[in-house]
Amino acid sequence: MIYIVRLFIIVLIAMLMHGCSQGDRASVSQPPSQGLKEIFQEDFLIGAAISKMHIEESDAEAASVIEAEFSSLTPENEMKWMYIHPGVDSFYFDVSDQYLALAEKLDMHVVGHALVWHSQLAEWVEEVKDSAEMARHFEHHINTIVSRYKGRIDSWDVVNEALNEDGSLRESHFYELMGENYLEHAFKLAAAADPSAELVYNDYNMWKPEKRAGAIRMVKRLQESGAKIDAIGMQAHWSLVGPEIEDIEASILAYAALGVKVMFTELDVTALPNPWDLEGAEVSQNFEGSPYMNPYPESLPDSMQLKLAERYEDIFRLFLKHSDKISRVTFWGVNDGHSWLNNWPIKNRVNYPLLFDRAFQRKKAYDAVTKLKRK
Ligand code: 9MR
Repeated sequence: MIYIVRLFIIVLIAMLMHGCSQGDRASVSQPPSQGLKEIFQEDFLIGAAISKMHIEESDAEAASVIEAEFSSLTPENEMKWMYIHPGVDSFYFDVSDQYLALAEKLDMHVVGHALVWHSQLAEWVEEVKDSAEMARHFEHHINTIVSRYKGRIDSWDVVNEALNEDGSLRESHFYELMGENYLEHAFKLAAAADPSAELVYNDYNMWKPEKRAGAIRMVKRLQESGAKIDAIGMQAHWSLVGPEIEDIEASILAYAALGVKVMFTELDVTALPNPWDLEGAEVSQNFEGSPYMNPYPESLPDSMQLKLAERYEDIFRLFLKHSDKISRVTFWGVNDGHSWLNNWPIKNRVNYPLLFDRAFQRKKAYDAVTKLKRK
């Protein structure tokens, strides 16, 4: 009898231990109970740029990560002029309507990107040579799109990349035909079409002292003209080594001092070599590839994952320090496979710039940024 009781106790203990270890294993592989949007809820919105495939919800894994992790969406391409206004009098709203429907279904903060940009313009716009005619198309463009989504787009990137690196104004098609006033005009038209939308000036390399000075001049001119500008979007296409945290911080402080919000609208960190020291996101810069320039075609080595994690940690430490001035941090893509950085400035490389890998696994960088909130 004693033998049977002993045996029973041993079997019971073994079963309990087995159960525990199963539980431990399960809890390790289970997703965290909170996504990024909850973890940073008190600090800022956490967004992702999504492409047509995400808008159509054709990838179930992507759809569930988007829903669980993010509180804000930006359409990566679908609202750009060439897609949404392809002919003089023709607008194409099918995908942007779908984008709005998805964002509303998921109860997201909704960003519109981008009303006025020199790049990804429809060809017919480049052919307009008359100032008055350009002004008419410009007004028609902004009025039609902003009014269509009135009360539904929370935040509009009204003007994108209007500054040169030295802080002067880019001589875009709009600038050449309409003069510097096109900026003020764009913000005033957008405000009139949807008074409740937040209006943003968005650009890359906004940490650079000369560009920062130009942006400050531009915002002050807009404010003096009576135009409403609510925020500066710092795109944040960065690398493992630059920009310096101090430069980013100086820009956060300088823009906030203008009375506008600061947002990081297109965050990614390239893990690949950049021998030309390119900075920013000038999409017309393209170079030949080579194996040397694509060193991690299969996977990112642990040592590099760690560097990426440390860089993201430094960046988020800064964001948290200034969370009173920062209203949104948006990643430019959902997982590494979606990133435009697999094709810029060299086509067909394998890059690793985001917090989720190609299989939607959370990377060390994800743990590094969320750890800042768990301390
Ligand atoms: O990520 C976008 C990529 O898919 C497009 O091919 C590219 C074309 O211009 O635009 C990319 O997004 C840009 C954004 O709209 C504005 N800032 C720079 C981004 C990266 O180029």
